[in-house]
Amino acid sequence: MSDTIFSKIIRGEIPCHKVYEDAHVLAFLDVNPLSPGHTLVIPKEPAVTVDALSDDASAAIGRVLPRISRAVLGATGASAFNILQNNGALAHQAVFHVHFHIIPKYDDGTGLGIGWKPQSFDHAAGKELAGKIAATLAK
Ligand code: DGP
Repeated sequence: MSDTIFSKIIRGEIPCHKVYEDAHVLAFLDVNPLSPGHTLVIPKEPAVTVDALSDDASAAIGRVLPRISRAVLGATGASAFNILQNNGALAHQAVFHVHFHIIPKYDDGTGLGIGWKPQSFDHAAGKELAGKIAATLAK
């Protein structure tokens, strides 16, 4: 994968407001925050999208995401938050290194705005698709 701004942050070539670091994970404040406390949690492994992440790097992220979320809530006083994870330019990914956004939501409405437009569900098509996904997982 190509070098990204986040690889440079991991290597310390670009500064960040770090909130957490271990051997596999780095977390720091987003410089274009949707709300105060907007934090990015990234694996040090240089995968572009989450489906390309190794099991070990995923586990390392999963281990600390709840703890970092609690710290963001504790420090900001927010009681609600969203975790957002964009994959691909079509899905609004701008930095091509896996990252999880922790975005506090406040009473004043700041935080993540969600456009959620559910479509109708066809059970026959759903059954076929679920089977296809399960079969792909089993490969
Ligand atoms: P996404 O659209 O999911 O790829 O979000 C990328 C986020 O990364 C966006 O919210 C802004 C943030 N960002 C971009 N460049 C930098 C940077 O140099 N430093 C920090 N801290 N955040 C950055």
